[in-house]
Amino acid sequence: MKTLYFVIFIAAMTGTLHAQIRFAVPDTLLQEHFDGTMDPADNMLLFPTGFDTSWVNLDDDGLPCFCVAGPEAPSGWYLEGDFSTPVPVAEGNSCFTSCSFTKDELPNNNWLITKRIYIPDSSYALSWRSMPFSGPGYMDGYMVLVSRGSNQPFEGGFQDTLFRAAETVDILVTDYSTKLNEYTFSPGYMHANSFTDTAYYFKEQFLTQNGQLATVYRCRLEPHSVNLKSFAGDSVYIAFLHHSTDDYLMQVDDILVASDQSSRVLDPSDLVHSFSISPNPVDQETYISWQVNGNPTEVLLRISSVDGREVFSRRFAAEGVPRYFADLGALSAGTYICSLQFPQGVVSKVLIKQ
Ligand SMILES: [Ca+2]
Ligand SMILES: [Ca+2]
Repeated sequence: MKTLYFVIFIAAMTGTLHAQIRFAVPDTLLQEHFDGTMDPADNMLLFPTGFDTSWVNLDDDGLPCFCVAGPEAPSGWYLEGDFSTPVPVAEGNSCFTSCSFTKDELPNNNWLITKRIYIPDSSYALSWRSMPFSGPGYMDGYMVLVSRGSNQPFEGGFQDTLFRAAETVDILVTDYSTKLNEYTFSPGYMHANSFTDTAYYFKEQFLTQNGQLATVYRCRLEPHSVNLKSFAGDSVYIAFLHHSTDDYLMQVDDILVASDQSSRVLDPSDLVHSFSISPNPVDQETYISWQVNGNPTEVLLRISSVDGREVFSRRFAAEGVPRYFADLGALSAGTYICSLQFPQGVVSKVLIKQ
């Protein structure tokens, strides 16, 4: 029996060490479902100032639009019921919505920008759901962009494109045709896998002004996911830019940045044998130490706030001593992410400052 207990004890210890490394940082960094009793737009900035910690709802065109009856049709992103059902349900799901049916058919430019997020390692992915209101005649396109620096689109931010959805550009025959070869589209992913996946659209028939029966494809929210591994160890802003010209409406929902365990290409325990912060929570001083698996390699020790603001960094050469005695007395109380950035990847732990 003692042998059995010993084996169980070792297995439990190994699991604990493994779990401490693997789950040291939150699996979900960001989630916005646009539900609940509060309108998320109430807590968003209308203009980015560079390094904001809030979401931004930037209406860069400011054009009047005609998607909603009445003179107060929102020109930026706004809260609206899910258009996925033939008759919207009053108490159903809510989404963030943007209109490109603008005055004089000028281009819409609505930016929805997340708060700043620190990507702790290569296992994190962005997922969301989206749809144009209908297709293929007036299909709204958009882009998902990333900025490693400022959250202002006008200062060279948002250079990286994660995803692009195709937009209807020209109508070659009639705007109520469902034949894709009777339109031209901008480059990008076409909704519902070019209207072949019936899970994400349904047919709607109606009478045209000439009294003819016409068909249009009405869309449903379709899930998308893009890995963020090329941003591991960086602080980023992610933007949804609805930049369609003369289309109609689009919606986004369920924006999530989370660790996708199945896509974890590098287990943190492959990088380090141990990584400790003691004491933690930290009152004044703490001792940060690690042991690298394999050959010694250079490492960047970095402490950031959970929204990605770097508060400390120090680079250690491969032959350097893998430990650091940190005086964090000047740091504000709160939650931080302490990371070791190796050429092969990043390992992170939560550091609490009292
Ligand atoms: Ca929702
Ligand atoms: Ca607008």
